[in-house]
Amino acid sequence: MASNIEKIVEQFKIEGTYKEAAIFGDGLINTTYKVKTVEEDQPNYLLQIINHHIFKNVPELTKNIQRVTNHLRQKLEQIEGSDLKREVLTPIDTKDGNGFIKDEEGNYWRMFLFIENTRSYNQLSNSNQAFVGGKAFGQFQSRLADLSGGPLYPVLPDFHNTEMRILNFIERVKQNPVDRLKEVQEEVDFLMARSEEYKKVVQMGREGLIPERIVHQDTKFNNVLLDENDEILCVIDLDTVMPGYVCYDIGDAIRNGANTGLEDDRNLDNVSMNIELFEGFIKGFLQETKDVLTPAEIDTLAFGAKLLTYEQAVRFLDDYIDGDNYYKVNAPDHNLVRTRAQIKLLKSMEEQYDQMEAIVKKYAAN
Ligand code: ADP
Ligand code: GN1
Ligand code: MG
Repeated sequence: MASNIEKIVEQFKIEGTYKEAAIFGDGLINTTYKVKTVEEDQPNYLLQIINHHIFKNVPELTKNIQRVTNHLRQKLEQIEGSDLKREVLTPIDTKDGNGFIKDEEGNYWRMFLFIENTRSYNQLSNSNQAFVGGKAFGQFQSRLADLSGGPLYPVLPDFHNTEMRILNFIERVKQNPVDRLKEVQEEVDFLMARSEEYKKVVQMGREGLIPERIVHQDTKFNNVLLDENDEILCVIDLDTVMPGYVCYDIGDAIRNGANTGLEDDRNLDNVSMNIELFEGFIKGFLQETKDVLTPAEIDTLAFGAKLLTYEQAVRFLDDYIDGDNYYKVNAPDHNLVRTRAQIKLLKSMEEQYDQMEAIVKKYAAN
């Protein structure tokens, strides 16, 4: 693999000499390496194999990321003291000018400048981090609001279309391709009992009650790089940046970040929604966005947290019933463990929903 990686890296316009590469980070979709260069004064790089089973149109995906990062860089140029190599991802050009490499095995590779001395957390430890997370994704949305050049390419059409996800899920349950249904009837029933409720946002969009905006759509807290003082440095993982609804971003950030347990916690006693962390996310997000959001959009924010948790439970269970073809798994029941943790989290949100709505009203009014 190492010599293969060196050959891949040689096809990019890097500064410095390749030294070594090692697997890096813990994303569930792409395979990521940190590439070090020999020279102390040259940058290191982040190399990724793009999961092209999921992202089928790599040229359009690459164009989206170039457009988004160029736009964010232009915004930063107007802000005094910005560090253009650390506050936005820098994609590295290939020598043939494509922005990605396709190897003989059909893998697609891309590179970014590695941003050194950052922090990225899978779990939050205080509400200031939640505030920073909310602010980071709010700022990301507002900086992209005036992206020119037409809509971004829908790399994953219907990514958060819960209505569509539910229809696919019903079909998967019918097919029961690897005979796992008998183990998960309780979870299927729990999710199906709520299916009408969670079609709401897509329906509101279709009726023109909420606008589409450019949103990130994968707002896990480990997709924000922080500096040594836990301040926002850079929003990463731009594969899913596409038109969508505003509640997707804050909703998924809360789903991921306000959980007192892990996304795949086997001990469900650990899993619940921490209302202080919820408040931190809402406060940070609304600080950046409340002047542009419509009242109808603001009304979807607390719901968005439940929606994205519900949808994630459907997605994990769908993949479990399908025999684990989408998410990386570390055990045969990993997707089921994840499903149960999401269901537990959703129950906790349902119990605290009145309070969640009151918090949104408070920060929308401030
Ligand atoms: P995935 O889609 O698989 O989640 P990411 O693009 O989020 O992949 O990258 C995986 C991890 O690598 C991130 O969580 C982060 O910790 C780290 N990372 C990604 N891009 C950079 C970068 N440019 N500089 C430093 N670390 C990075
Ligand atoms: C995936 O790529 P990563 O690990 O940040 C997934 C998200 C899920 C998340 C669950 C393209 O995110 O939608 O919410 O796992 N990304 C894609 O952990 O499907
Ligand atoms: Mg990621």
